[in-house]
Amino acid sequence: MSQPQSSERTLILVKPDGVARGLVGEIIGRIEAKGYRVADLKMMSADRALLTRHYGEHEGKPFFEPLVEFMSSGPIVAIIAEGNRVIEGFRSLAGATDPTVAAPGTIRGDLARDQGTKVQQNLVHGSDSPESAAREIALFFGS
Ligand code: DAT
Ligand code: MG
Repeated sequence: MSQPQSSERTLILVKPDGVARGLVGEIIGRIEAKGYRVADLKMMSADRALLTRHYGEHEGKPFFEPLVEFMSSGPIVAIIAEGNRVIEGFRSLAGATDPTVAAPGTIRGDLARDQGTKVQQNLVHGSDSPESAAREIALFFGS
């Protein structure tokens, strides 16, 4: 019998739009229904310093300031999810960045739409690589 692969972890954020719209349960439900494990979870406020580090790759882009404004506009829920290939798997569950074109069946495709703002209000963040996941989990959970 083959050994199970070692598990992977990712950082998921339910953004302020998701919390404000009461979609925390729906989003966590989709993560769990897919078979991933919620390893840790907290509601928090993200300040500018934390968000600037989190979104460092986007500094200087036209949507950076609106992104930081939006992400600090209300409480968020930070989640560590665990499972084989969870980084790729959650990105797939989340759908494309632009909620207008995100496929139906995905979190963004089913539950979000263009709000006419300078930043895409697309309900969730998910780490995009093992390096990003390790960095982001350390930023949000200090582990
Ligand atoms: P993702 O969140 O799918 O990983 P990203 O890392 O490229 O996307 O961008 C981070 C966030 O910034 C994204 O969730 C929404 C916002 N954003 C990205 N590109 C944008 C654009 N062209 N216009 C407006 N907002 C954008
Ligand atoms: Mg990203």
